[in-house]
Amino acid sequence: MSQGAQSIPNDLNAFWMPFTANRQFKKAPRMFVGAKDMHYTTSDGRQVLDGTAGLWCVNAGHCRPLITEAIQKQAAELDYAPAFQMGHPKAFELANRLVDLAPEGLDHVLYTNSGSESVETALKVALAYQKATGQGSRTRLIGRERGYHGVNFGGISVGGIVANRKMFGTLLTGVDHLPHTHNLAKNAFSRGEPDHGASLADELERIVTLHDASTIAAVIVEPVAGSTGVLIPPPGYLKRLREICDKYGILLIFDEVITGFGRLGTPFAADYFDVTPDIMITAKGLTNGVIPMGAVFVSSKIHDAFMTGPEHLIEFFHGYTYSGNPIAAAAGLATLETYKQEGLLTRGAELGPYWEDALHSLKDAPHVIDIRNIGLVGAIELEPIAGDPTKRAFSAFVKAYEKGVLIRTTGDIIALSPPLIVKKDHIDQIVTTIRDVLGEVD
Ligand code: PXG
Repeated sequence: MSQGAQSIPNDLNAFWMPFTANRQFKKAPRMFVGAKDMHYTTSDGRQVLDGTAGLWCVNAGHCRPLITEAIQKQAAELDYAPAFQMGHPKAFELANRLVDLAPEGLDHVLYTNSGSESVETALKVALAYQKATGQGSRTRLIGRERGYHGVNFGGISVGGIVANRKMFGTLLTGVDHLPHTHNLAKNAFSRGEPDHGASLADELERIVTLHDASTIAAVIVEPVAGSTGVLIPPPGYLKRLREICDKYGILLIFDEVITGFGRLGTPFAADYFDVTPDIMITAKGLTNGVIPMGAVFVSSKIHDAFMTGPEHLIEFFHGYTYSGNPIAAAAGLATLETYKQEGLLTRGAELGPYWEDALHSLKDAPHVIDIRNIGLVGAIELEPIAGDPTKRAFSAFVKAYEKGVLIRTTGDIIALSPPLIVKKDHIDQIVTTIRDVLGEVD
């Protein structure tokens, strides 16, 4: 039992931890007990620099006063309001602020409590829209290899990560996948968008030819794939997907759970790549990771297609007990205010060149086979140990943690995404630590 905030609980068995090597972790736990701005405090009293914004979500840094105060105040004022057939002002205020920030044309917001729920919501909106507009034969969903769209059934079906799919039966039917765009042979050590691979978007034409456009509801992609190791699209790739979707009446969904809220140096990846989807999925940075909340942005065309029929009837049979929860909405408003006051949604563009040079200085470090970057995201791909994939990167993760820097690893790729308040000396510390660590791992 815990004996206070600073102590480690002596029985770790009950909590079956998510996406964690439970037995290994519980033999040598890594515990955070506090956080401020760019740093975590560990249970043994050390400061650890956050190179990953938590899990890509703490974009404004930790324990930011506006957000903390807004949550405290809201909890004391209106803790919960029913989400169905009732409202409260902050949910509407936040939706207005969000659509003001979003790319032109994405004028409506549905709330969720996570990225995974945002994905399911988006897929359901897409299918229901096709049905509502008399195109009920459009039931297929097209995802992409190496895509991550959360862990629920729709998301793993359109996602492209075998380990997340193979244990769970047949998943959604009628799903197909585009090829991913990662190409080490041609694009290794690219800075920003890699040169080769834009024509992979034309694979959508092939899929349309195979199934016929009249059966396809939507295409879903992460503009930059995050979880599978920061896979950056070649120039023109996303524009081409947009063109093909328009040509065949297919909805385009961007999953911006990671890229949303400033990660690329623009508010959304849609801004960065100048491609507007029909539906945009967000979560994480919406509330700075502090309170679970997601938002799915949809175009007026989609929204308005549901606003027909008798006005006393529910237009869309979907929603959650906590959709637009007052405390989450208050956290979202304070988060947007923090981003605005500190210019954080474009800070990645200012710091991007420094970040890029710092990361690419690791080109000659041991085991490095690729480095890629965009905005304030980066990845360092390591040569896997023969016959023992992921082991080298995981050792690097543990060693970096011991040396005071939190990094993320996925497969044999180190993924970096610091809070957007990161300073140059933090970037230097991240890079120096990774160089040291790579010199030490097998
Ligand atoms: N879509 C994308 C693009 C994501 O990155 C989700 C959906 C699901 O969000 P929730 O809130 O349900 O977890 C995500 C989540 C990692 C990592 O280290 C990435 C995520 C979550 C945890 C770890 O790559 N992405």
